[in-house]
Amino acid sequence: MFRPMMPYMWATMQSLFDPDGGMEALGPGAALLHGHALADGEALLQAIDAVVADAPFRHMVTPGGFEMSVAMTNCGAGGWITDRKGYRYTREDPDTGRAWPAMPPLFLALARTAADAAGFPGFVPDACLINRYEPGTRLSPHQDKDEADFGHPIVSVSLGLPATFQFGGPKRADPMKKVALHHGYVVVWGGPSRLAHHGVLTLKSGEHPLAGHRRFNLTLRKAL
Ligand code: MD6
Ligand code: FE
Repeated sequence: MFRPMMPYMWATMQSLFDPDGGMEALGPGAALLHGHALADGEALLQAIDAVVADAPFRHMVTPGGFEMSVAMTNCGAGGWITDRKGYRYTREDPDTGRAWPAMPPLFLALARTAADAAGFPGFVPDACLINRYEPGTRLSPHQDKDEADFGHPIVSVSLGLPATFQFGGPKRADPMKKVALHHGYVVVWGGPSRLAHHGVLTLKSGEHPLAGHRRFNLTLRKAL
């Protein structure tokens, strides 16, 4: 009997046999680069550890008073924060009073090559939000609109456990497609998709050989 393969098997096989392979369009100006960061996975996780030694992960509070389930920190000239006063970028870590740790050169290089491949040449981010998801955590749908200039793209790198990303349109009510984000996958979006709504569904438990039972996401932006 013919049994169709489950979609996740196709995705896994694609990442095994075609690590740098495909580029998939998610919308106008939005691309998923399969495995673009795969070869740098270990080095990226080490760089995250170095940032976290200086600016520890923390659970920030939304303006409405809810603690976020995703733990966050930043590196680069600017860091994204939320507290009772609102969402914004700061040059200092409010928890330490020091400047955010410098952006690791590997992050800059990866952001540049990914943006180049997706048709946004010469991207130089000045802010990197680092998200840490544990099983059971999620990120509600939102738009990224705290940056000074929406003319720049955003580059997002997924590491560790896979997650389901929801990607919609400029209106909250626009339909959202679900996209599997595996270790080493990079999403780039800008142009007409820059203000697309997006979110991350509740992380399922699992064990990743490099990251354990966690997912990390780097969101690289030109924010200041
Ligand atoms: C995440 N990403 O993948 C959350 N925002 O964990 C985002 O919120 C995001 O991936 C803007 C652009 C790309 C992203
Ligand atoms: Fe976002």
